[in-house]
Amino acid sequence: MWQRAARVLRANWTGTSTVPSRDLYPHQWSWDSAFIAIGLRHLSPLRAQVELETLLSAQWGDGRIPHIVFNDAVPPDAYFPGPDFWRSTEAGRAAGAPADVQTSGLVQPPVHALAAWLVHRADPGLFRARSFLTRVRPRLAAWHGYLLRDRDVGGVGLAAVLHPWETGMDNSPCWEAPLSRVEPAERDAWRRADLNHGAARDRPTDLDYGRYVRLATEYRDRGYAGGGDVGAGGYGRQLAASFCVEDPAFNALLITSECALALIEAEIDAEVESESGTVAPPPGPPPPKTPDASRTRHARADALTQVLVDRLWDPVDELFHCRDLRSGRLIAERGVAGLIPLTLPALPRDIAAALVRTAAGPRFGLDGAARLVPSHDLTSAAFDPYRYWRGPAWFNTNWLLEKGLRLHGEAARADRLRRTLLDVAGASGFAEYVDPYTGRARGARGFGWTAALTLDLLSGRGGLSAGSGGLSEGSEGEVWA
Ligand code: 9WN
Repeated sequence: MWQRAARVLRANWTGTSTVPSRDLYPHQWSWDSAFIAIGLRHLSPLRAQVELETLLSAQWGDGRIPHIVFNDAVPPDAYFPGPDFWRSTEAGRAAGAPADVQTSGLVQPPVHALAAWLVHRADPGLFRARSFLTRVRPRLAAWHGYLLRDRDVGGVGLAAVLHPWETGMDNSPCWEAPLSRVEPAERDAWRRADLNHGAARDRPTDLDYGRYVRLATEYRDRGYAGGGDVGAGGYGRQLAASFCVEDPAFNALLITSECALALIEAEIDAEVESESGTVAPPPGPPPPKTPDASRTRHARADALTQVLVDRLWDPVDELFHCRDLRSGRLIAERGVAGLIPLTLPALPRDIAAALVRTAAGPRFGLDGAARLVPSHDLTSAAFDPYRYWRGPAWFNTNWLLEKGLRLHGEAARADRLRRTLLDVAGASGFAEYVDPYTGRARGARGFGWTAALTLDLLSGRGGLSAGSGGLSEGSEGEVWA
């Protein structure tokens, strides 16, 4: 299994990064690269480092990490929307898009600081020598700064997404209500490339694509500027973006990555201190201590966990919901995104227990109704076991849940999920996603993060532990210790 997964990652490696799939996704994708680096660190820590640094080198001046970094050796029409659509170097100039590489203007969930921390942990000596953390830290801090500043549309501290592609869960039924207000782009304004490689039955519909294209066009034509401000005018009134949503998975991953960045900062500070300890201090009183960035970040992550609960937790459904910032209302559909906050170490115990009940119950089937946790509520009228994010089980979300279960003391369930993930990943040829009941492959085969996360599960590392409650420095709660 190890060899087969490693083969997929070798086949998808371009020399500077890993494509999610040779045919369907022939460029570098943001959250894919983070998950891929997490697995690649077990195979080649250096390649994992290059993977992340290639992505970070395409960062925009405003701090955003683009969701796609285009490979100019690939024909522009191999993927739609390609570089000709996004026109990042011109349309993104005011937002600081780099001049030497073409990217999209959207973002994806911020798994990167977590990935950087885990890559460092794979070989701390090697990465200390290469100053890996020192180099990536300002870029990661700028990335989180962009999300917490420019994307705080709701004004409570959570980051908003402006396009379904930004959630990574593109055609989730959760987007039905906010997307229903979006007039699809004219049919001759776009040409799908995905259907050349994927079965139409497994992919989003033309209606979805028309709306994705309309939203992306509007965003590009605004120069990729922020979403607006819910503030004074009341929900929806001030918003520039037609689609504007607070998503629990996106924000839970941001909080987890904030914790990882705090650990990165503490590690760098400790290195600096141990180096300065070897040199005699200058005469006179010691200089005043600078504020501890790491501690501040930890505290902010804990505070944001509470905001997430106040803002998106539904105690009746026992699930986190997405909030539509145009209507101000929580979206009733139940997606797997609502379970992902289980990965948060500072999540209150009663909420973690309730989330486990929901995951185990009839909607998500963890205790037997399904083989793997589906991307959408099994009992919803919108559930579809084949189509993309409307029901199939994905490996990254199940991997996150495996970590969350372990974190919150559910070792037996986590072990069971781990075994099934490995069985299904191998039997499906490392598929992009699978039918959640049967485990049958759907979408692309030889998919990057499926192979990478298989390696991570096989290596047996990367377990979370909440310790005595939260990620305070020095506790057992170090993310992915
Ligand atoms: C659009 C690359 C990406 C993943 C997303 C997944 C899919 C793209 C597409 O593929 O999205 O970004 O063309 O459908 O939904 O999660 O990052 O693997």
